[in-house]
Amino acid sequence: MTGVSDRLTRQGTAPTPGILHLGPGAFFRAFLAQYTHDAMATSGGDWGIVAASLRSPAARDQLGPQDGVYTAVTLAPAGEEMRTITSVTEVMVAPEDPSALVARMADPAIRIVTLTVTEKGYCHAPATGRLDLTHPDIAADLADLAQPRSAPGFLVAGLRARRNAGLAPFTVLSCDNLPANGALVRGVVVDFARAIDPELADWIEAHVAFPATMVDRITPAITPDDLDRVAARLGYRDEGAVLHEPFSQWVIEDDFPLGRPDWAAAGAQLVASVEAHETMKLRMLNGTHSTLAYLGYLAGHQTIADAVADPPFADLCRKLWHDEIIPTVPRPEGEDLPAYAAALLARYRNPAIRHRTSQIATDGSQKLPQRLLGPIRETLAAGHVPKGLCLAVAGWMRYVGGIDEKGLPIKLRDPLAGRIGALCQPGDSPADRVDALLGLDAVFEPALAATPAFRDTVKDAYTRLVRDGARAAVLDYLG
Ligand code: CS2
Repeated sequence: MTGVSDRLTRQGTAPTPGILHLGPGAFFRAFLAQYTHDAMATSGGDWGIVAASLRSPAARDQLGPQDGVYTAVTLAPAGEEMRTITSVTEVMVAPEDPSALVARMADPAIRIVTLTVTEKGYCHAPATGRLDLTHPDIAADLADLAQPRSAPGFLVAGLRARRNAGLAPFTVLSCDNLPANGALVRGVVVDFARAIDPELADWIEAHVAFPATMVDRITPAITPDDLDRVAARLGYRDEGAVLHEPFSQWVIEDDFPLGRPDWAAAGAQLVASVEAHETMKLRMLNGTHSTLAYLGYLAGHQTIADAVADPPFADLCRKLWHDEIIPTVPRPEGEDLPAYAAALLARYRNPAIRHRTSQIATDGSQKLPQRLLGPIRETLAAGHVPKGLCLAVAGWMRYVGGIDEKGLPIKLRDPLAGRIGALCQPGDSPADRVDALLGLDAVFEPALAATPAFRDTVKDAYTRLVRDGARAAVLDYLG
């Protein structure tokens, strides 16, 4: 199944581009590109997507020969469904020609720049949400913005090019799992601009819209076996295929001065404020996802579905939601939090999805603050000790130590891996290990790290994890 005639190509004319997207990975293809495809199919509009990767050429190598067209595979318990998505019109690889990407951002046809660059792509300090001026890519971009490397660098260079050309700015739409992602990306862009050109920073603050979004669709990484299975079903090979669950939710703050696709026609919720939805999703879904990732992995579970098929881990989710997370979540309009929790468990159980705990465990330093530490801080302030969330933090500490419960190495994938590794000294006591990791102020804000109830509870949990293992520690928490 090689040969040009066997491969996926575009049938018909490509839409005219209106969106430039940074980060054309699986989540983008399973989510934003599909919503945009559906919006154009229903309501029209020139909203084709120029997608640019900031690092690897993989997306271009996969999608380029297919004219940007790919298959999205819905993994439902009853079977798979496949659709062809045609909203991506071009794929660029930023490092091959950074100034070409900046020039494209200054094309007046581009009215929105969207991002799925993952948490670490914003180059911020996770504990504070502010731009990390010491980040190597930021330092390089601040020194020379002619050839940017980072997402904030590209956004500032693109906005500067538009201002210099007398054009209205594009709208910046972050679609990553960060709290107040609109304000966060605005903050890093303005911080960056202020460091090189205060007038540009003022112009951005006055004129650029950064709407917030809540994005939700579980998208497990595709494997070579999956690609073979999809090829057998399609009759041709699709190197750009993506897998995703049936469920999808997109809540968008409706602030697009230069217009937007009719995403509502594709099922998105356009609202005045996203905050409550974002808190619900980050704490209830992503918080338990990370908990299952660390504790489940340590207990030997390879996927989320495997973990929640083990009764203590399903009970762990239920208890966390009921006792510790829901009390910190304001109820968004139109949502019922206990029903949302029950639906999450059903999504986790979907046997058609092999969502690896190791995939979710990636980049924990960037995820912990909004997923676990925020609700911990608020629960402590309300006078209670959230033992289950502290156990999850201890699970992360045990995981980043780099050795699993069978003594096998864990490959730590995290932008702070070097710093974390240096804090984990072989032979240190559990209390010393916890003290050392709590000193990582990019993750743990000092006031929280210094709170005795937090420190002591994490130490107890970590000691138990080392002594008895993750499954026993979960059972102990369940009481
Ligand atoms: C996961 C998310 O990998 C992770 O950290 O928690 O990617 C999760 O699957 C999505 O946010 C679901 O919308």
